[in-house]
Amino acid sequence: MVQQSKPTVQTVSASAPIEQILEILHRDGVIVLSDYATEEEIDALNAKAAPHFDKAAREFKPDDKFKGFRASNTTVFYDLIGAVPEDTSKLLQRKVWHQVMEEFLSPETWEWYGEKKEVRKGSYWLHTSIAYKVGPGAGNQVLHRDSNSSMVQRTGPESPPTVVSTFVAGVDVTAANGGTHVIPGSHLWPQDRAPKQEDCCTVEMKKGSLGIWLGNVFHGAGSNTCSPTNPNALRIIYGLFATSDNFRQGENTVLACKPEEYMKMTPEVLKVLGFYKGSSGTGAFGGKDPIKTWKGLEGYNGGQWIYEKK
Ligand SMILES: O=C(O)CCC(=O)C(=O)O
Ligand SMILES: [Fe+2]
Repeated sequence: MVQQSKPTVQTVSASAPIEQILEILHRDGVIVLSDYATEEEIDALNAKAAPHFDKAAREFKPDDKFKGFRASNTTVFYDLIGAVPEDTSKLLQRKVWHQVMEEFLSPETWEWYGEKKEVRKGSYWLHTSIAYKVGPGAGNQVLHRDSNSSMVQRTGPESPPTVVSTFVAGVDVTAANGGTHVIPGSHLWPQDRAPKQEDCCTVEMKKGSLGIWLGNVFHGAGSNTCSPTNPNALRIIYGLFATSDNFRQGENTVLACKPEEYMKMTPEVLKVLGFYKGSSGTGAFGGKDPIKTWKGLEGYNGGQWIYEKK
């Protein structure tokens, strides 16, 4: 009997020809780009992120429906771009990151305008930016597809990704410290195939590398089996997720008024304006309803949030 070899994650340099990078991503749905960020850039980011991890570990309590999603012994903080703007924005300035998003999140659509066919090309924007610190004892995270946060039903290999997930390694990421488990090729699976841990391989990458997977690839954080005394026991990664820019309001209504005007509005109105986290978690700010976390609405008491699910 022919033994099927385990799939692996391909690593190429961030400066490899873009055709090669895209070919691997189309085939496997996952890739690691080495030398995406410099040692100095990562050291600076780690230093500035540290107090935000400490604050999140002390204070952040996830909303009920997301409690089971993160693995144990995992600290995350949301809105990395708000917490560490300068350093995070540098990571979003690499050409290769934009070339990948252009390829997978900028679909062309056409429609009739009268008797004329009009073609439009979409684009992409930042979906979420999240920092992760995973400590010894963390278990395997449930295997999932990030595209599901768009809540567009995937039907099979013909469904394009609606999200592309990228992770900058803040430390050397290894199988032992919980490198993400991924299933290369699962973006092409039929929808009725469920993921299993034995289908997975591990994303291992050096500090400063960028792990990329399409949102329709199954993956989940790996278990961290390091001893707490191991100096490389913590896994720190910075997630920069992008989505197609058609997932947005027609007008950017959260920018329409001054905070004092929003303070006078009822929760139902603030919800439709965008100060609200959807049931998939999208639209959150600081991991919660922006009505609770945005500084401009500090002290807001417009009444009960009638749509909140208990
Ligand atoms: O921690 C990881 O390796 C993966 C996290 C993840 O999959 C997610 O947040 O969607
Ligand atoms: Fe994920």
